[in-house]
Amino acid sequence: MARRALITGVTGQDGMYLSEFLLAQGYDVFGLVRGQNNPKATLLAEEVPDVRQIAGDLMDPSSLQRALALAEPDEVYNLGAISYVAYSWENPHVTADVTGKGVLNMLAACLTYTGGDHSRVRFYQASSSEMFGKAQEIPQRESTLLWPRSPYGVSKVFGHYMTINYRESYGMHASSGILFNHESPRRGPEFVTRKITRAVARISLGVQSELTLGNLDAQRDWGYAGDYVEAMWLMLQQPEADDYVIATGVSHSVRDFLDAAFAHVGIADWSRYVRTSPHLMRPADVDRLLGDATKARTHLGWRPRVPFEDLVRMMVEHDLKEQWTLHVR
Ligand code: G4F
Repeated sequence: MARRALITGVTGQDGMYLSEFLLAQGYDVFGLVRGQNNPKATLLAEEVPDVRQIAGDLMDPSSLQRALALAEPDEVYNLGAISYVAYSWENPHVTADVTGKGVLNMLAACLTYTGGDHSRVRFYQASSSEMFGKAQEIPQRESTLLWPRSPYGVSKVFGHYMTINYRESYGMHASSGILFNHESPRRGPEFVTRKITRAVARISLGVQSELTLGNLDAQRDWGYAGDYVEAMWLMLQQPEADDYVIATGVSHSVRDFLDAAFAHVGIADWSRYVRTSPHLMRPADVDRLLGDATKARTHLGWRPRVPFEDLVRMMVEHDLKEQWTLHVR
């Protein structure tokens, strides 16, 4: 019989890549979809039509129990969250409810679903490098002290420790992937990488004249989302649940990203196109993230395949095609 997976946050970048990955492995894939007439659900149905959508909300425990009863999953991937860090200062309560307490709701629903037989389901929690925040060591690894800098980061820490607590208290096979930033052409345009690649494409086609950003000195360890979903799956194939950092081990600044993206359309000096605004600076930013994925490499055999330059190229090329279709053709 085909194995069955339930994914929350299935309409997001990672949810779509993970769905495609699991379907290719022969899984039956179920996705929790929030809200009425959700446009992202329509996009998911177009892009990954074999995902079976189930209505539900991480803030509604009864809907999670219903989703588990319908999907009868062997594996649950909890990717659902309010994931835009800047938004979390404006909406800290809902961020805590979804990104933090939503994890507890899903863990508790899984515990009920197992009915005491903990081998019935394996659980993956999408933890984040944002938990390292004001990083206490470089590079960051599984043992690095967590010092979150945003309501989003604090909420992720809650979910991370809840996952560990369910593993230790109830013996659940619950793993947590501490994923560093991971991008793709499916990334939302509110995140800095896609904001840049889309603007670069539009500037090169003459449909945009400038790009306004915040902190250009922030450094991130950027990888490709398609590589990272495989690590999620590998964690659930291990005999024991555990926590793993998933990262490339290479860090770049937002300026480096601008260099690479503009260079791809033949612009060496981007200074006349890029402005900065104090309104886009965060109350407390994360200055530098750099991950050490040695544990994932040695225990899971995972390693990233797409390097930074190829990632930027992939995103710019996608946006050139998309913007060309929208504005020029
Ligand atoms: O692209 P970002 O918004 O990603 P951020 O905040 O690092 O968070 C992402 O990665 C986390 C993993 O560490 C995830 F947990 C989280 O859900 C999300 O996927 O911003 C990256 C950096 C920041 O330092 C920000 O201040 O870029 C800087 N930045 C500069 N100008 C900007 C902008 N970020 C955005 N979004 N928009 C700007 O105009």
